[in-house]
Amino acid sequence: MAFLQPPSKANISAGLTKEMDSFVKRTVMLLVLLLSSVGLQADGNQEFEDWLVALRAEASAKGISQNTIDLALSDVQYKKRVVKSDRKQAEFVESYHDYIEKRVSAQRVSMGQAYLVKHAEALAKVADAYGVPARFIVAIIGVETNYGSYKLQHRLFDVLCTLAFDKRRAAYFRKEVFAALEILDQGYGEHEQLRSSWAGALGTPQFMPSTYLQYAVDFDGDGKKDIWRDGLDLYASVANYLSRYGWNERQAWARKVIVPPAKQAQFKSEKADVVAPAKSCERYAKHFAAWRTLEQWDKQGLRRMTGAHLPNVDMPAALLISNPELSHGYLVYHNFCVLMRYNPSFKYALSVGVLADRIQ
Ligand SMILES: [Ca+2]
Repeated sequence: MAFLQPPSKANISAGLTKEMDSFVKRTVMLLVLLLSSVGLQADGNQEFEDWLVALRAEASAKGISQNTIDLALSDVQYKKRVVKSDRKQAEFVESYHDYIEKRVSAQRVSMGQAYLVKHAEALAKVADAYGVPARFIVAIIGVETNYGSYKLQHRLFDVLCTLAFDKRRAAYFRKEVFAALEILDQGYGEHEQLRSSWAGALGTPQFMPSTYLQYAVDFDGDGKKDIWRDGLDLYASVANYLSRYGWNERQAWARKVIVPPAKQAQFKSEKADVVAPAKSCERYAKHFAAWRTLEQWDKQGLRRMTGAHLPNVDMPAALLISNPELSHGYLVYHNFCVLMRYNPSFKYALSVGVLADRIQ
């Protein structure tokens, strides 16, 4: 610590001077350090604060009321943790079987069964109105938030603004900020309800704000589109989403089958479509192997889980092999890809379908 040595020893009380001198220097250094760290912090926040000012101006120009802007954006905080979670989003390398067993646990099945019974009346009303069976509505909220029992930790505007400020998907999340402001401005939801996952998804069915604006429904007519509480609005919003993406109530979503072991490799790799894919699956075509009718799959040796022949139906189906060791797979239909509109992942749609079947 040579720099703390006093420059001069020409004083009457050299010891005292030395001590004072060193105290002054240390104090000055501490102050400099403090000031510079405050300065750094202010700079880091300043960019976010400036960005918020511009965002508020744009919201105002879009016709969002000043009240809503103040309510939503006056104490927004940048959350580093949200950006970290966003970066960590990884694809699982689990087999379909393992993935499904994790998400469709015995507990989740029994909770789903209880839910179906408890809310039978409201669910039946909605199922009737939209042509989407209650078990799929319940299965979606079961997979999304364990029937609304997950605590959504983040304040929505912290999440959306952080991710809109972050460079990776700025444009996408900026739109979601404006959608969320509109939800408040229209009075569909309350500010204190607007808590979300780290990705900015809302309520029991985990709608992004723009999805909410497009698909959430005020089924009970009270002016709110309440996707936060069990009830008609929640069920109708999920059913409306599936219905608008073409849910076909006359069809199943998939059928579990036995796949001959010798043919598994062929079925996994063949790319030529034998028949055209189901309509709703066209957009995911490159992720599927061949499509065949049930009749053609039967000719290829696939069987029901009982060992019996497949129904002789002219319906296009694609095969997903869920458990190669056990020779199990799923023949999936049109409605499978409607479930994928909720989350474009085979594993996700399989989990929802399997949960729906098990809770029935
Ligand atoms: Ca309502």
